Amino acid sequence: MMTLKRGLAALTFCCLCLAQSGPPVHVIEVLADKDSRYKIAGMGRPEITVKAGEPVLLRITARKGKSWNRDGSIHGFSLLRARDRSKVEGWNLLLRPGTQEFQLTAPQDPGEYVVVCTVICSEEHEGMTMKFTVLPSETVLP
Ligand SMILES: [Cu+2]
Repeated sequence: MMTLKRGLAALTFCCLCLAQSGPPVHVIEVLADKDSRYKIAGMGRPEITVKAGEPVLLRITARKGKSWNRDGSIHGFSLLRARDRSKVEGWNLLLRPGTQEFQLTAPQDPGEYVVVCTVICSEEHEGMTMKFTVLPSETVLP
């Protein structure tokens, strides 16, 4: 019994350490669907909002559309700055069928961005975009 208690105490201590070791990771779940649309559960019009520089875990499930790349990528997920459509480094992802996770860092510059698909996935491909907003890092999200 004594050992169990001590074990639990040690475990609790460990969890606290982990919780305090850095900012919490913002988990975002996206579906890159077969109809060439990004979807997020609970959102009629999907969009992503993050804080500048925060760690992001992007969990994407991809479903094959009508066409795909020869390398096996079925959709893309690339982040562009809205003002000049320039690519954000580290956010140029190619998606395979199924669920994948990407550990990313939100852009440092607050502002408007756009997610675009980079794989010609169907005749609806051009419409495969999603709004992406970066808030100043001091913003308190609800
Ligand atoms: Cu596409």
